[in-house]
Amino acid sequence: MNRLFQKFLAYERWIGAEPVGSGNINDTYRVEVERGGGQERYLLQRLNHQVFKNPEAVARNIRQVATWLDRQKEYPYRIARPVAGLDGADLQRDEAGNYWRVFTFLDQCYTPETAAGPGEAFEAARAYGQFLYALRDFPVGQLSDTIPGFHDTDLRWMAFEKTLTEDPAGRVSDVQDEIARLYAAKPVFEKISRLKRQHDLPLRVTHNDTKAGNILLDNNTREVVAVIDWDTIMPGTVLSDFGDMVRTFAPDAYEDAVPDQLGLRENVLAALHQGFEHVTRGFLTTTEVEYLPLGARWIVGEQALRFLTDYLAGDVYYKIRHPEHNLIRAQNQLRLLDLVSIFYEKYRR
Ligand code: GN1
Ligand code: MG
Repeated sequence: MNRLFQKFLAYERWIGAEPVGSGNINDTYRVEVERGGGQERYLLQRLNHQVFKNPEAVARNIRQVATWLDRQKEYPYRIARPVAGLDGADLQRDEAGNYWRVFTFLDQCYTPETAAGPGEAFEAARAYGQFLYALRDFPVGQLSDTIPGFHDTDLRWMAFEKTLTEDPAGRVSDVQDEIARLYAAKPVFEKISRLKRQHDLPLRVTHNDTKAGNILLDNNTREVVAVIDWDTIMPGTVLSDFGDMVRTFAPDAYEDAVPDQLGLRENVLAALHQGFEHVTRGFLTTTEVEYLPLGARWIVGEQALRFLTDYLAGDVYYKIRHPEHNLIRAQNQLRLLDLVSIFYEKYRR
């Protein structure tokens, strides 16, 4: 790792590296070196190129967005800036062909797994809203799709049904109940697909991974310091960014928890609406605002679909820590989908 880091920066002494974060896709390390007489920290990350098949496009998107946000004087958060290699390239390869990159390290912060309460949820939703707001005039056509079809509901269903037919891990017969529950939720996906087809949802620069763990909070004040993990920034709809917030902030247990331990914190969900609508009012269309609740149901449902697809495929996408991990995650999301749907039937539109 030491040798790899040398491709990015000249320094006097290597102090050490340790894994940080809880991402499901990339491998992330905090690196400490002695440089110019002082100690400096950086974030070193291996970009998973099985998932991001065009790593250069990811690096290019991030560079462009960092440059843009730097110039937005009203953007109130810090930026984890990409650090180019000594040869000028943001991505450096190791002998095994892996892609590595370095970011400035934002110190004295932590990433929450979920919101501590409605106050934190309000602030986080405001931050994700501000992020979208600051990028509202960014020329969306300049960004690449870092994962083509990432939130394409029709493609996700096709992948699911293909896996059902092929049953490569021999697990389909064990999960009939979960499959039936996904089919029961299909109207939500169809509605989203229809809205997109009719161009009722403007194509915007979106973050696409607005989970709780992609917000950095200050260790002491617990205020939002930064919006991180920009790998999936690409053209999309704000509905999915709002949806992923609901998915990860509103439940009272993590996505790995067994489903009967999961409840919905209705005050947190309400705070997400308030925080998000507070900063996006005036630039979102009325259709977008109207369908935020549908966005929440869609993304929770889509995540259930993705976890179940991966379980049936034999766990080829997400990192797992035990054999049933993806199944539990799928069941967890299906329960959350029920709770979120009940909430919106009761309280909103
Ligand atoms: C993955 O790597 P991480 O944890 O930020 C996934 C998200 C999922 C999330 C579920 C590129 O995100 O889409 O919502 O796991 N990222 C990708 O925890 O697929
Ligand atoms: Mg991510």
